[in-house]
Amino acid sequence: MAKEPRPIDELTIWDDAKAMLRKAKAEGIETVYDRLNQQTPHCKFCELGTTCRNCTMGPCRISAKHPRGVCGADADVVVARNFGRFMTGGAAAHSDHGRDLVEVLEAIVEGETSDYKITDEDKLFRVAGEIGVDTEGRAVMDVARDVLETFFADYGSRKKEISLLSRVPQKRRDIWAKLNVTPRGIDREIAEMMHRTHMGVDNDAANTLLHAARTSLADGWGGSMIGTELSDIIFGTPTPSMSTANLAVIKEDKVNILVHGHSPVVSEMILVAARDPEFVARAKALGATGINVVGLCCTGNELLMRKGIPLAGNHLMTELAIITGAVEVIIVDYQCIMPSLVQVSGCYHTKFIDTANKARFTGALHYDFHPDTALRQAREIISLAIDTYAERDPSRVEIPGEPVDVMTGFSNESVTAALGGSLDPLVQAIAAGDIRGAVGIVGCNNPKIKHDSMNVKLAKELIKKDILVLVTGCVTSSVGKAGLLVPDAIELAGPGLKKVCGSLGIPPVLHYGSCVDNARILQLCAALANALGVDISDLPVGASAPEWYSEKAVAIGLYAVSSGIYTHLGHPPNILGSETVTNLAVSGLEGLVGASFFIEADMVKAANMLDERIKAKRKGLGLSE
Ligand code: SF4
Ligand code: MSK
Repeated sequence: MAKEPRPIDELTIWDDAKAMLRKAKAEGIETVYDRLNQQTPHCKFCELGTTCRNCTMGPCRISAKHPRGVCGADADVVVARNFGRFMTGGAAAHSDHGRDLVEVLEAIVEGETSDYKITDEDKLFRVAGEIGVDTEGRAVMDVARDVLETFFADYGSRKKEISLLSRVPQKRRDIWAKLNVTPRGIDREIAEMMHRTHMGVDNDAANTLLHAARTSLADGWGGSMIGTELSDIIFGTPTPSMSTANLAVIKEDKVNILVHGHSPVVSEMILVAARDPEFVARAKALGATGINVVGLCCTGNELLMRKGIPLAGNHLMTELAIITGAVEVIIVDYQCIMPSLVQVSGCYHTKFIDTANKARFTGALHYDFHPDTALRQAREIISLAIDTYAERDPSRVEIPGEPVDVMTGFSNESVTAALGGSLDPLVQAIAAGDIRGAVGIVGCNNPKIKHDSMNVKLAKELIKKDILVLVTGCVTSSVGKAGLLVPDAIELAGPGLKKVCGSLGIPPVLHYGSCVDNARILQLCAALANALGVDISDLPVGASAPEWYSEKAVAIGLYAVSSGIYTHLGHPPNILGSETVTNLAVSGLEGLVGASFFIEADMVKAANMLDERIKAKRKGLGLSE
């Protein structure tokens, strides 16, 4: 039987979300919280990771009474296989997103599109140099062709290692070589995980998990990093700017267009079309004051950090944004898009538009976006949005609250520039103890957890301890709405962090981009380790995904740990049915890769554990507190 619904006040910390949940209830619209309730309690075997559906001799459920599946697989094998496949789903998602950017670069180089161009030539040449592409005296398009060929080859099977491993400190590469987890090819590792987890292949839990580590590294230092670097090269490397966040960025007097998903490829074109004076004039002729493009989730992060486009919210705000009744169209690309958004859109005048053949939604309007037709299609969508504005029912519009200011656009390039051209001042601030360490808070929301409560609490606890926080993905909206992404937030920081951030005019919590942009944090850690001549695991750094839900979040967590970064999760993956797998995750990995996961639902305790780790690492580097 479904549980009693939780009161709205217990679902989220935000007034704008509570207002929309009350509106949804009054209007009889089902949300993610209603469906969670219907699905609860969940299957205990699935929660423990001890169900197997990998063949039709099963499905099997492993228990103390029946400890082996029909084939003989025990709980360790089943849990490891399930975890391996789960994580690989995330690595595949990030990496296929990265591949889309390689294909856009190819379309540019081959002259198949004039809608996209190379915006950051300096970065193209820098990245080319790092992956062994000759740049001396060469034309931009020639260098770009070699870069895209190198990246395409990173997805294949012919290499001993992927190209961006050139950034990894030698000590870390030696650890990977010793464990035989150096990522060779992105698709290769993903395919091999699917092979290993077929019935009767890899039946040693630890061995399966080592390959999971290798696959995650192919994501972090491969697919995700390629996605980030090419997005910067094509659309521009982020630089700091101001914007706004929360549902109030949706405007009652404008044609509102939501962009949602992960890739900037479609949304950048939507933005270009929306700014066309001809469309703005048409919108005004219908009584609107203009066209308002706002972002959700990681597509929102991409536009926020490069173009300063306001962010309407994160994962658990996506249904609620439509429930304002003021959204003309929602345009999605892929990943983290609840299928329910089609039904919620259907309760209003809102048009739901999907744009990728690999991510179609029954009931959506489909535009099959390709680089050669992108702007034309974006213009058709903007035209449709303007027409749809005429269908809006003003009596059903409710936009709660006021927008909150956020500072965005931090990238390794912009941080280095702000520091005067090198990371030395950051190294010195860490050495002096003004910045005691750094933690990346990443990932999602999960309706099982009070929306954004953990994301915000952990960030506040860490900055109090003079620990610099970098955020990506859905945590951006959490900390932005909490007022932590503005320079004034230094008042909530410890004295050292307050001094450093105050002198630079930056917040103590830096917005570092979308989910794939966790690769920026990997790169920063590698650069710091290289500057100090140590391994990443020697640095006073950590990572956390307090409210995670997705396969991608587990891939991020595992590549962070495998890269030597101690990583907190707010709740465990479905691995507790195997002591072997659980012990490996929370302690055994430490001896292998110099870092492990830890699970903690109390954010004060989690911050203390990250703090203890940072203390120990500072001591190891000979730095005083
Ligand atoms: Fe059962 Fe083994 Fe088949 Fe899994 S692979 S369903 S444990 S028989
Ligand atoms: S969108 S993976 S809910 S961060 Fe990147 Fe947010 Fe998590 Fe999706």
